[in-house]
Amino acid sequence: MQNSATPTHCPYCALQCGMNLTATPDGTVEVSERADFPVNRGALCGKGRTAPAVLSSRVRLTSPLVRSEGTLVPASWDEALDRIAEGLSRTRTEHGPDACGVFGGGGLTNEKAYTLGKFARVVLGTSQIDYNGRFCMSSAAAAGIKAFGLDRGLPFPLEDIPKTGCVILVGSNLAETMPPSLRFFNELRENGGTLIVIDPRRTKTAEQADLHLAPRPGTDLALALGLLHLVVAEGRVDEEYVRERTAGWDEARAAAMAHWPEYVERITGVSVPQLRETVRMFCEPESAMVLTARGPEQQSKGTDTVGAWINLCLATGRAGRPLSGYGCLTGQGNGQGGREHGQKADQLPGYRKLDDPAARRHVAEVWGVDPDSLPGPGRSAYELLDALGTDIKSLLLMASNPVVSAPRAAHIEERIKSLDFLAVCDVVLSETAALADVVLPVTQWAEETGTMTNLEGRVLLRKRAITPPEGIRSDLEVMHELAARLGVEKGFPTDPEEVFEELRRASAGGPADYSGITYRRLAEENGVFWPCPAADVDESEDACLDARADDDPAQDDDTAGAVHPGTPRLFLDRFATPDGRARFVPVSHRAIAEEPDDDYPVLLTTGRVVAQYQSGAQTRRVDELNTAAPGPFVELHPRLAERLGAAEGDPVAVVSRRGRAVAPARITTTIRPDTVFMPFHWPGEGRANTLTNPALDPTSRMPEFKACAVRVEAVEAVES
Ligand SMILES: Nc1nc2c(c(=O)[nH]1)N[C@H]1C(S)=C(S)[C@@H](COP(=O)(O)OP(=O)(O)OC[C@H]3O[C@@H](n4cnc5c(=O)[nH]c(N)nc54)[C@H](O)[C@@H]3O)O[C@H]1N2
Ligand SMILES: Nc1nc2c(c(=O)[nH]1)N[C@H]1C(S)=C(S)[C@@H](COP(=O)(O)OP(=O)(O)OC[C@H]3O[C@@H](n4cnc5c(=O)[nH]c(N)nc54)[C@H](O)[C@@H]3O)O[C@H]1N2
Ligand code: SF4
Ligand SMILES: [Mo]
Repeated sequence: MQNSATPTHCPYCALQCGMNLTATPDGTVEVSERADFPVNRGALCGKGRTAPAVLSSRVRLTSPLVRSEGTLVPASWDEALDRIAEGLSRTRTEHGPDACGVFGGGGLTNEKAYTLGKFARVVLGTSQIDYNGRFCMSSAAAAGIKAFGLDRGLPFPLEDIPKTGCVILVGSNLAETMPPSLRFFNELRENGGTLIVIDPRRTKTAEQADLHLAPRPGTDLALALGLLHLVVAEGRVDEEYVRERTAGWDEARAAAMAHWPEYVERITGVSVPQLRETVRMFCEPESAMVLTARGPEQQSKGTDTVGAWINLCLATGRAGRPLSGYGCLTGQGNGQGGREHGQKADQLPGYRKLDDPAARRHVAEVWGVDPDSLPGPGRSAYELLDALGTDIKSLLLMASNPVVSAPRAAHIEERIKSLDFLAVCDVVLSETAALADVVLPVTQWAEETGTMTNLEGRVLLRKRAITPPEGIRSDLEVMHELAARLGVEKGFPTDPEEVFEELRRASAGGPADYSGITYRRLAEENGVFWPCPAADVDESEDACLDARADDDPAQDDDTAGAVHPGTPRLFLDRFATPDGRARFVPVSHRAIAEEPDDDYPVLLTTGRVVAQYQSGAQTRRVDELNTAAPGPFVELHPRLAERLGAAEGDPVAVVSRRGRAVAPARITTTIRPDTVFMPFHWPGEGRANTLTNPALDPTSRMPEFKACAVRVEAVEAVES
């Protein structure tokens, strides 16, 4: 055990707040303020502050478990690993490699995500790998690639926010989901800038806003088109910018002109004067930003919706200019890096495309395999989970809890139960791990070193601060052992830095180029923004990316004098498209996949509360957080409650075409009367995902978590 404080980062969300950890003599771990990390300057939310509680053996897994006569019982590592290797081999022999599935998570470090993608393609030879990030920001990623040729959460550091003129925050409740980031928005307003929040609920974030628009869930696309219509009608288009830096305006303009403000008001419920006020606040200052989060993205038209918001930025000259731009607030700790290095169905490391022959050749060479041996793109997350038990017979799952977090969860739970074989690596016995044939207990954030890429595209080093308990192994050790048992002795190192060195080479020359980043640099600098090519890599392809670092890069690296500073701000000179121009996408409003009707007259939307994280697998094991957020609830407007005859705290049933969930009523005027809201952090009868609609976005394959049709019923207390 080390007794001095180790500077490291939080295990949870995409802010990756800096913190100091100290091991105490009595075996616990203390969190203290780490003021030097610019994202949070020492501030932490309750989840980060209490994160060490999950390191305790009281709540975590302490031994491998194998299923014996129906129950999970402790077993040795050898027995557990042998069982997994046997299960996967048998499936491969009997049904072919694509009958083995792999499901990863955006909480995994870059090293683990990279190794998991390599494991699937090289060891198992399967195309069937995807991860929970598909449920997260995939629509924004798809839209960013279409418009800018590159997807990185924010194209600028958070510290630019206070200096811009106006921010439109679309479907983000960052006061609860990233509390320390609220500081940047408070500073924005102190500096005279304005904040507009778009959310069907008057959230804690909306309460901070100068203007709050509360559209009907699932109508953000129409809203953005209505704003663009007004921008054109009021003569606010930046014609010179559009001419010089974009392509495709005529089609996008024509599509927007079909969305008259009055028509948009009817669809969204946002009044024409509010639309006009939004346009005025956004267009008058010299610079402005649009930031989206899950509200507009988790829709079956999420890609088009984000595209429409990007169109608004492009038409007004607010992208690729200082203090202006479109950004996506990513979600999980490594939601960004997790989608760059190969655990996504269609991707190879460095954000390369799996169906690009040159990318396959490059990565195959780094891996020492024949490019033709690499499988092609596989299914997206929901489609993969939906194929369990039919096309996919065995699953290796690392860092996700789909029994709670997948849409149409009762169906997915059935699919998981119908597998021939399920292996889960986790730190706790999650609801999904509890269904496994083998469960492996793995080391956690504070017990292992690895890199994470936060929402700004800042690659940072999360350092090991304490020694893991006896009997626990890391995900990298697990993959090393499984590869060896499946006949691949080399290429799966257990040392994270060794993996990172290989990742650097694999990513070199790709869009997310990490080749100029080293552990040593990360330890010295407060993170490095990608792309960061190595000095000896041809930089001609990177002319589109403006490398204006705020801080002087460390000049004492091995390649002194030629160290790339990293790229805090993207697109300032050109976009990452072949001709350097951003692309408008012509998009038109369309309805959500399941509109309310007589049987299901109310809209359900879902999301988060400040004290629980995701499926709750970790945070539901922390007493302080459970006291703050003990269980699910249904947020509804007094008018709807009155119709049901439900009082505050009464159990109410929410019923959709997929199932029924029951939770106490929380009655509030902060929600639209036509909408109910449920957080998704809990399993059991209050599980929000029993209800949600897996209708997928055609491009990103994102499910429609944010809008489906339900009916709400009063429940006799005894029944609950
Ligand atoms: N406390 C906490 N923090 C977290 C997480 C957590 O689980 N708990 N998870 C992390 C992760 S992975 C993520 S992805 C982020 C998510 O961060 P956010 O996107 O901020 O979180 P959500 O609560 O899912 O959704 C945000 C808001 O969208 C609104 N909304 C619902 N439907 C619509 C709609 O149709 N249009 C619009 N405009 N808004 C809509 C909801 O009312 C909600 O207030 O948070 C990260 N941080
Ligand atoms: N209705 C509804 N559903 C949603 C959403 C919504 O807004 N509404 N949001 C979606 C979004 S944005 C997301 S990101 C998903 C998230 O949902 P999940 O994918 O279920 O995410 P977590 O609950 O974070 O699950 C992570 C699991 O990995 C474990 N774990 C943590 N670190 C490690 C590690 O290093 N190694 C291993 N092996 N395990 C680890 C944790 O203990 C936990 O069991 O939920 C989605 N589901
Ligand atoms: S805001 Fe996110 S990164 Fe920061 S302490 Fe909370 S959970 Fe951790
Ligand atoms: Mo997420």
